[in-house]
Amino acid sequence: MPAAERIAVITGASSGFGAAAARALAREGFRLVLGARRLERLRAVAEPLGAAYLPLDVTDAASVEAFAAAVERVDVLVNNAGNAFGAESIAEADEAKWRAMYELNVLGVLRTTRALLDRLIASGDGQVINVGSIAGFEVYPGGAGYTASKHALRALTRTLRLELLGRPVRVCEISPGLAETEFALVRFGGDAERARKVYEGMTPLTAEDVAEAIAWVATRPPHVNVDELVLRPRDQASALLVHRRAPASAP
Ligand code: NDP
Ligand code: 8X3
Repeated sequence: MPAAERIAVITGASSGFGAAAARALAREGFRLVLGARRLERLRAVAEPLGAAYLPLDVTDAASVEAFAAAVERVDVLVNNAGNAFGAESIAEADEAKWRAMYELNVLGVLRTTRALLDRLIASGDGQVINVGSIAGFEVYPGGAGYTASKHALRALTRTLRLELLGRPVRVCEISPGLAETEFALVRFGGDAERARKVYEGMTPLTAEDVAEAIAWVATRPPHVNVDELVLRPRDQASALLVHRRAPASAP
C-alpha cells in the first residue's frame, strides 16, 4: 500500500524524537495520529502537518484504551513515549522513580501495543517500531533504573518479534545513544545546567537524526524487517566512553 494511504500512530509526539518523527513520516506521505499528555505542545506539532492528535498517558490503562478506541486503522505504531527519572546510584535508589520508569518505558509500550495489535494485523502489513536506547544493552553508574527499563523493553520487543512470526506485522527496535532533546531536562527534574552538561564538548544526535531512521525503517518493503538499529553520535563509542573537546580558551 502506498505511504499516502498508510496511517502511523506515534506516542510521545509532543517533543523530541516523537515530534520529529511526525514531521519525517508526514514527509513520506503517512497520515498520522499523535498522542501525548501535553495537548498544547501536541497541537503545535500536529496542526501544521494536518495530523490527528489525542490526549494519551501510556501509564494510564483507561487513557490508552480511549486513545486506541479512536484509532480506526493503524499500519505503523511508533512506541516512542519514554523518559528517565534521576541518576541515583543503586545505594541511593528511589523506588518511586524506578516504578515510574517501568510504568512508562515498559508497561506503556505493552499497553499501547496490545491495544492496537488487532488493527496492526488487520492492516495486512503492520509495523511496530519501539524506541529503545543503547541503555537497552549497556549499563552505566547511576543509570540502573533507566537501563533496567530499557533492557526490559528490549526483551519485550524481541519476544514480540518471535510471537508475531507468520503474522503480517514487522517489529523493530531503534536504539539511539546521546541525543539532545528534552530528555536530560526531564531526567534531572528541570535542572537546565545539569542537562546542558550531558552534551558538553561533544556533538550529540539530533531528534531529526533519529526521526530519519524511524522513517527509513517505516518505508522498507513489506518483506524487510529491520530487527534492530543502533545510532550513536560519532563522539560516543559506548554509554561510558564519550569524546569531549575542551572548551575554546578565551582570547
Ligand atoms: P523528550 O523528553 O523530548 O520526549 C519524551 C516524549 O514522551 C514527550 O513527547 C512526552 O510527552 C512523552 N511522554 C512522557 N511521558 C508520557 C506518558 N506518560 N504518556 C504519553 N507520553 C509521554 O525525550 P526524547 O524525545 O529524547 O525521548 C523519546 C524516547 O527516546 C524515549 O523513549 C527515550 O527513552 C528514548 N531515548 C532518548 C535518548 C536521548 O538521548 N534523548 C536516547 C535513546 C533513547 P508529554 O510529556 O507531553 O506526555
Ligand atoms: C538515553 C541514552 O546514554 O542517556 O537513552 O542512557 S543514555
